Amino acid sequence: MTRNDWTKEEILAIYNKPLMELLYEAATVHRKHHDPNKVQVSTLLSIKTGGCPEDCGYCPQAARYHTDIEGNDLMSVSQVKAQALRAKSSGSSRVCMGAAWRNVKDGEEFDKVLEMVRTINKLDMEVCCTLGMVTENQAKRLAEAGLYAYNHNLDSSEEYYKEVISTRGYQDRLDTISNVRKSKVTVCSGGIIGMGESLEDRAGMLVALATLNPQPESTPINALVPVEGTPLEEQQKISIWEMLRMVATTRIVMPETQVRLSAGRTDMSREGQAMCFFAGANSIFAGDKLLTTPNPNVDDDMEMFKLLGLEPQKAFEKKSQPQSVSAEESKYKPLNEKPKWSRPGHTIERNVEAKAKAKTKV
Ligand code: SAM
Ligand code: DTB
Ligand code: SF4
Repeated sequence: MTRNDWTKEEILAIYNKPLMELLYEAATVHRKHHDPNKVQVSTLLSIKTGGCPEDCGYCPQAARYHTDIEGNDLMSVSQVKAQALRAKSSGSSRVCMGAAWRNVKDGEEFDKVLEMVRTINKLDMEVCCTLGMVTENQAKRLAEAGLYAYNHNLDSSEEYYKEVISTRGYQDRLDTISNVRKSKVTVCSGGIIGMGESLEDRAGMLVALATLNPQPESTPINALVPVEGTPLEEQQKISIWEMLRMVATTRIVMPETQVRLSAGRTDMSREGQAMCFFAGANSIFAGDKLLTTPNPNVDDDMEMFKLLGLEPQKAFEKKSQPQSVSAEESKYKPLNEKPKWSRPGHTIERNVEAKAKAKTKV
């Protein structure tokens, strides 16, 4: 049974169990709710890279930190289609399109994204977008175009979020998730570990996710990829044991959710990943690039699947394919709203320092 009343104390007690007990419990829950040999495979596509106005301390795409990534304007629909076909032929059932935007704005670019959604849906693949904050009307327009999932991470506990980002607040994230819930699109929401947060913060993030009713259909667990130039560039990488405990705890408190082993897999051995699959992870991002940072290549991942007897999950195994309505027949029109997303603007020392350092970079 799925519970929506988890407390931080209960979650911490699970996270800190002797490892063998934790793994046994998580694997037992996993088997009750999922086929343990199936793993959902998503391919990420950065449709608009870099130049983001936000100050997220982990992110290489925040313009203010001048990292070495190559920025790009919005891709064309035909480029996206070609990439989606490649992803499909390499065994992915889902394409997740990411844009380095604070929030979605009605207009030409959003119309183009809606067309990308229609195009991928027609390839019989699950389509996910992660475009920043969205209003209810924008979520409904995405749903009508045939979007399967919307990714919007809580990223940490409400308390620690304030130590990482000052240009928007936790409530904006929760409001966006609630806007997505008002449409037929499924919710994908998770977070990052290894940003210097405490175990209480990890448990706090899981409370925030697990008490959503309904819980997210998918939950990515990212290990921070520390990128030079960002405020978190010097963070020590997390150990496999922390990832394993986080995955297992997520599985226990969110039994139906597809738990995704997300950023950080390049630092994980096959043995480590196998333990995570045993503990309830049942999704990965495939392809040699995440949005801007490296990821294991598909051939290696498929070899790992073979070794472990895992099979890629087929598209729409969990929920049927959304119908895609053309732009002309669309019921929802742009409202050109001016939503009041917050801008707390408190000072985060390490973000300020990273920005100042970027300015002096030649
Ligand atoms: N701009 C949109 C937003 O912030 O919601 C969508 C794209 S954003 C890059 C999506 C997610 O990528 C973030 O919420 C965060 O969880 C993850 N992410 C970004 N940089 C990361 C890093 N260096 N390591 C791990 N995860 C990262
Ligand atoms: C998620 O939780 N992780 C993905 C996806 N959702 C959009 C992104 C990871 C990004 C890692 C850093 C980068 O490659 O830029
Ligand atoms: Fe922009 Fe998203 Fe990166 Fe934050 S995480 S800087 S909003 S792309």
